[in-house]
Amino acid sequence: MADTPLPDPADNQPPGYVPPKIWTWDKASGGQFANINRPVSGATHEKELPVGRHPLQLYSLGTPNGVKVTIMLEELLAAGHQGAEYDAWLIRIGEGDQFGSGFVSVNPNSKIPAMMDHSLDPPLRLFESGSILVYLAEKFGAFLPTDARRRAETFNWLMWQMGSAPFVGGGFGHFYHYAPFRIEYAIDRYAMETKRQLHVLDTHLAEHEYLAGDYSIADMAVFPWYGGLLRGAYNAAEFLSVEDYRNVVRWAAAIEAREPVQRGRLVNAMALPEEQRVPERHEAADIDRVREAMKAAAEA
Ligand SMILES: N[C@@H](CCC(=O)N[C@@H](CS)C(=O)NCC(=O)O)C(=O)O
Repeated sequence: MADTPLPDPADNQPPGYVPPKIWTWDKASGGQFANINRPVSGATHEKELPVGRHPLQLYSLGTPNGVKVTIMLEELLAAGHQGAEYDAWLIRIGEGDQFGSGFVSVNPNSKIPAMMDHSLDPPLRLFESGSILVYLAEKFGAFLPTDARRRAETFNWLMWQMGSAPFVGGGFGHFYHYAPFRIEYAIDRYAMETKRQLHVLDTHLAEHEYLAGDYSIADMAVFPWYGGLLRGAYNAAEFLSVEDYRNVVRWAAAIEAREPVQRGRLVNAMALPEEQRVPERHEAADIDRVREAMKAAAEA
């Protein structure tokens, strides 16, 4: 098969750029995440993780991937599963906490969310938000249908989210919002893909109330990402014409109205205004306090 002809270096970004024969790490490459991105894995420093009094220990941050898990834990608690009580510890990824030795031993991939289940001996480690959702759903027998057809459909949408959202966050969000300069080619490519994904969801939700029958871990995984776009993630709501996706808007509003979702969204959520954050959660009262203060402020 003939190779695709290489572009004229004059058209490259920056003009004249030609990739070297062998890529080497250029620390000065810039960008919002330059200080945490590295081409190698593993710990950069020794640091044990704290362990609280509950069996489930979550090490996370309130990003769309982190919030999936706190929504699930709050849903489980609201449904009466007391065994889902948890400690949520803050991992400040901008400051490199994910490269501490304790965190790396829970997640060798150094990304939040990560979790330990101390109710097992030896304790069990969990990483990848989709894996954590499935584990919790199976442990508590909740939010994951047992019927083969519905269970498969739940996994279809959960895996769809895990495979698709990196194009939204790492592709569109990165090049539209975080990159140190704007590249038309990259923005067009990922805006197209993000809108295609919104259309996939919108088309499915035109015929279905939730993604896979009843409200499930599939909705909990998809909502923080695509509901986030509707709420203005990357300041791109207008750019992506998100209001056009009427069925996604309807579905996201129904999920957002759920109390456990409102509670879960606050945990480890350092991007929210300070008075709405629950930096760490060790008991229900940690969230109750912040919600009561928010309610009082809204009524004042
Ligand atoms: N596929 C992973 C993605 C996790 C992920 O990308 N986490 C980001 C925050 S949303 C992170 O920890 N980034 C830190 C880093 O890249 O060093 C999951 O769903 O758990």
